[in-house]
Amino acid sequence: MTKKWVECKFNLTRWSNKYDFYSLKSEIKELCSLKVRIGIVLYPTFGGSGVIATELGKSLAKKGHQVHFISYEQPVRFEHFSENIFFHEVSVSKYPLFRFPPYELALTGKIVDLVKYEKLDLLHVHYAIPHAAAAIMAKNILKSSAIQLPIITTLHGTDITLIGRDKMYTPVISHCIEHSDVVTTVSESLKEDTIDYFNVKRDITVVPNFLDLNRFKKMENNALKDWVAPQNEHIIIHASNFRKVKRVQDVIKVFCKIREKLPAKLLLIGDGPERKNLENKSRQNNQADNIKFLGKQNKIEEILSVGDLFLITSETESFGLAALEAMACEVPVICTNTGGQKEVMLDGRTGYCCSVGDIDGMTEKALSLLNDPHKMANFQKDARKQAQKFDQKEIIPSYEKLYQKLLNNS
Ligand code: GMT
Repeated sequence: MTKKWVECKFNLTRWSNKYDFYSLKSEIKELCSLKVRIGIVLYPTFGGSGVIATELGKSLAKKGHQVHFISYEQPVRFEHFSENIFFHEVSVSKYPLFRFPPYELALTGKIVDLVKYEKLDLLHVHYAIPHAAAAIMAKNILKSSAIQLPIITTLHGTDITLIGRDKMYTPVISHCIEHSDVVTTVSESLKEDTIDYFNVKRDITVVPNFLDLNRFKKMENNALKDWVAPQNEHIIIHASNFRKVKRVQDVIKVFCKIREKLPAKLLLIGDGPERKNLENKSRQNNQADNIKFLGKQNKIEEILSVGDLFLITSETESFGLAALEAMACEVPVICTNTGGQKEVMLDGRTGYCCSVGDIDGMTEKALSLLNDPHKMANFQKDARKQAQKFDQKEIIPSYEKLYQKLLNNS
């Protein structure tokens, strides 16, 4: 691809010597719409970074680019085979000496192999640790074969705000940020955090997360609604990976307080390290009949659609993709006022942002909506309208532009 641009630049010099303007114009147009072979390195799980990376790859493939997903497992959102998409599993050999099998090295080797033999034009890595580190090692290895590997690193949040604070990883993440060709973050807030924590001097581009509005929209599901809330109780929803940072215990506390005033049911979607504690908490509070743990779910939009409110009580949240998905399904959100959530939500219009741990404040805001059908209807309408700003059709071209820029410079 780079070679073609070099030829085009050569023709440009000839143009100044009377080269046919129209053939040059069509040459440039063709190059601008060139399809790219992209390697996407990602976590395959339900977490937001994996979801965004997979949805990005699926959309790029639909647009004619060739996408190679690289991970230790098939990504959960890569539901079925489609044209232009390939999946490459990274497997780590077992060896008695390896107490910690070196995944990064296996991933590096896989990247080198794919760049050489699948002729990848560029690599887009999601999450700094270890993906960006492996990519940079692969880039250095490929240099000795005179192959350039442009790298775009997208930072998602916990790689900066949690793992990034671990002193052991700080120099590694700094190195990854400095040596990636392009760095993006999913919110302005994460960009600021990255600059502050890592004293970054280089450019960082903000490309917000996105979603498919045709998939995430309110849909009728009376059977589910009747099963969850047979007495027409209000339905509160939370979805996450149940890590400590999500403070799901606060969701339960707010829910219990709501129930002191109104009949309500809580649906908890997802799974993770805190689930057992939370199940115990719900039993201790005699709420086991009112709180349903649904586990990991593929068709989350069907469940979100029956909700009245979505609660997200995280200590920190760089973006809050699950909340955006709820808003697209016309569900107002009560969230904490940390990180990038204020860039997604409109406080007082699509829901409310409260301080971390402010159980009373969140309960009061939730009740103010649940008790006022007129206000609720306005919030539902505005939630969908706000979610439309994150339409994948509008956001994905920003990544394509970055790819193009990267390839033009390489
Ligand atoms: O939320 C998590 O713990 C998972 C994590 C991930 O890497 O999948 O989510 C982060 O990236 C998402 C996609 O960009 C964001 O929507 C989440 O806000 C962010 N999580 C945190 O910042 C805690």
